Amino acid sequence: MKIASARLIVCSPDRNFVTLKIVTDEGIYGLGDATLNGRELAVAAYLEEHVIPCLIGRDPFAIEDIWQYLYRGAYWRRGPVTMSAIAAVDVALWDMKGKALNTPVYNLLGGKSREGVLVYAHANGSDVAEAVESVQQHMEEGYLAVRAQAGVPGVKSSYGVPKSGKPYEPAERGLPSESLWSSERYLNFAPKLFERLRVEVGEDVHLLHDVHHRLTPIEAARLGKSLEPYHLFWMEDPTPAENQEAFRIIRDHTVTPIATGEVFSSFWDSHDLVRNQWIDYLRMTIVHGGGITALKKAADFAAVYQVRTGCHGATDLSPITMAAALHFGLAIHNFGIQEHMPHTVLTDEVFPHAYSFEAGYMHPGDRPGLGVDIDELLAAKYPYQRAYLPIARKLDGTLTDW
Ligand code: KDG
Ligand code: MG
Repeated sequence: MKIASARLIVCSPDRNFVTLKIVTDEGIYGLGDATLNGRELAVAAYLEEHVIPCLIGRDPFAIEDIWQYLYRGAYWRRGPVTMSAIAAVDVALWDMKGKALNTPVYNLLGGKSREGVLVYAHANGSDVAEAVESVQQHMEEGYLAVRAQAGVPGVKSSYGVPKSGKPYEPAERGLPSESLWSSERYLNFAPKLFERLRVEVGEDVHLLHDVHHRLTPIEAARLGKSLEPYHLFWMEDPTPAENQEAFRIIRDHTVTPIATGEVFSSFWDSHDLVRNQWIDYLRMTIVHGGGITALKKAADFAAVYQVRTGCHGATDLSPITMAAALHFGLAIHNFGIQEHMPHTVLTDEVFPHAYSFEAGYMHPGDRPGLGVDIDELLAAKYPYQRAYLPIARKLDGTLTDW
């Protein structure tokens, strides 16, 4: 079997997605997600101009070799654009191989290690009372783990809280919007949110929280310490991770579990964090981290240090990445938890899929491959629209991490 053709489908059914379709000379096809939020067309051009021409005629079963060809063969390594493009090819090939062998991708990854994939949902509110209500609502829907975010008093548009009553979706059409941030106000507020949550929702539900890279290491240490009585499942992205050693400072001060990795594009972004056991959960995404092939290696390395996975699963990862994460999470031994931020009805219509949710767990389904398809006619009705993530400034106007 040979790769006969490959092409891109760029669409915007409520938000932008870049999808790679690889077709073999036997007519079997595989789908890969190449979406990089706010930088979609850079990945599309990388694939179109530099990757697709190199794929034609190759053996689609040689996934490892094609991965190495695109990674080492480019000479220029790493970075989210490159790695998302490689991931799209890699995931499409795993999907295609599963279809060709008539088995779900989780069987190609070693088979099931569990019956379901524990997921966490997003709860949010403009204030504590609304956030409590939102957590309770998700618990009623069956979630066993819930991420809680609430509007910080005196802070305009806090991370994770929608501006209107709509479900939270950070990317906005047009140029980037600006929000204001105060770490001081947030640090005083966050423990109060979780104190109230534990009183209202009890001890059993897993509570998670995303700091979204906004604190310095010592501020994050203070936050982790102040949240200890409320035993969070994790404190996510407490500080930016370019300097991996920053996490040592947090670790030295608190036993609140730490998760990071959603912006990582390479195993090497996590190397020191994992081998020094400065984190508990590695949140790398299949699409931005170089695909299933790359994530499997990062997860196996993490397993040696008892670090578990917690793959990013926001709406900017298409249903193809969601399915890939579910197959991956079902198969690997050191799975921790999977983020589940449901897509809109329209997105789900464009990407019909076999995965499902029940009583706190998701399952990828048992269809051959990933179990996701794309309705290309419907996708064509929703062309790409420029959209960006917001940016954040401190109260004095200094640009800070959003
Ligand atoms: O594109 C950026 C989003 O995926 C990110 O802001 C979501 O932090 C996020 C999360 O944990 O889902
Ligand atoms: Mg996050």
